[in-house]
Amino acid sequence: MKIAIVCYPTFGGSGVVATELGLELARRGHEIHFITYSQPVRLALLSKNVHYHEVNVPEYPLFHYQPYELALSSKLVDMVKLYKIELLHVHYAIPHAYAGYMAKQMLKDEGINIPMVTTLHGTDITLVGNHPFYKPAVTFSINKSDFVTSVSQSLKDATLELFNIKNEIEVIPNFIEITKNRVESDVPCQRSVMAEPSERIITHISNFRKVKRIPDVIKIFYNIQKQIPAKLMMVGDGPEKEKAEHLCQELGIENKVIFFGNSNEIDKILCLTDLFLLPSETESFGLAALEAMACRVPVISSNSGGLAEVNFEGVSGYLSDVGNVEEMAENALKILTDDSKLEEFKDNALAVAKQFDIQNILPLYEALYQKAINKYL
Ligand code: GMT
Repeated sequence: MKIAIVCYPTFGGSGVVATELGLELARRGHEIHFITYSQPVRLALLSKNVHYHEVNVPEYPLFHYQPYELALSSKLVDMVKLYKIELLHVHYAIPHAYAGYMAKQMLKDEGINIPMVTTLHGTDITLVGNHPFYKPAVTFSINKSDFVTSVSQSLKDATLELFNIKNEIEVIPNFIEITKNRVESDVPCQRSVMAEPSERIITHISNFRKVKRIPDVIKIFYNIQKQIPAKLMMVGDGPEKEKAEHLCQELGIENKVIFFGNSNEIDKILCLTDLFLLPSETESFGLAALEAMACRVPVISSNSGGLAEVNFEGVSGYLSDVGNVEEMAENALKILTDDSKLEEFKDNALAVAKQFDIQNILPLYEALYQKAINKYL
């Protein structure tokens, strides 16, 4: 199949999912065209069957806001015609589903009927999409998609509750490529670079937005390090990072917390990690938790959104109510103070992650694409 994938190219779950999906589809022989405003961070351009087309939005003094949707839909029209693309798969409803629908209409005018699959990722429904300024356009573009998927049952439920949706929504969970992870690699982890042998290593990875509750991450760690020797690795960048650095100083733990910024070496970091923290306000899925689990790292998370569909209570980690940092720290200590328990949770984390192996999930997308293409034959 010839498939155009539209996504955000930046660090963040939806872009990562879209990129990994495209790369695996390409390995399976499909021709994949990534169409976005810059090269997706995890995209290796030298892969066979992978193309990348940049969307340019020329500056003009009249524009207060650059008309990205217009440029994206025009680019989609051009690329579909040039490469004879058979299907559009847009990740994150805003504005991709809207731009995709416009492209479909323009192509229809020229006698080309192309199906569009829209994948809902989370904030496009909950935090952003639900805003009254966007809601009519988001509802419209979900209803006008040929097929709609959501990354968890919880996100599907939220979509049906918040929007007037007439379309079916199929749940296709996010996935992970297990074999790629360092847990099965021959290269040993460089644990001693980060911590003393007696110290436990705790990690948080995110885009440091408010929804991630970064102060909770620091407070959980603060409670942990009062009981046991430990280090915290904070990976990623975003609006809450500076405040987090100040909070560490206020609490006097700045020498135990390392801020890395964005990294392309997530597996290497997770390889050193004993426990992952994800106390988010809401999380449609929690890809970062799954990435941790695939590297044998148990997870302490909140129980909001789709997190319980990924992190299994008492198996791969523990879940608590949003903001209950005391319980999260207690649960972390239950795992971290007992070597055999830690090993058991590590094994469980990997076992649960294996249920989300890309090899199990990808056929669901392939089947959906085939159904979408058949719709217009
Ligand atoms: O978490 C973010 O703020 C980024 C966002 C994105 O679109 O990149 O993540 C969302 O999509 C991910 C991939 O499907 C999910 O794993 C995240 O849970 C989801 N984030 C939220 O729902 C807050």
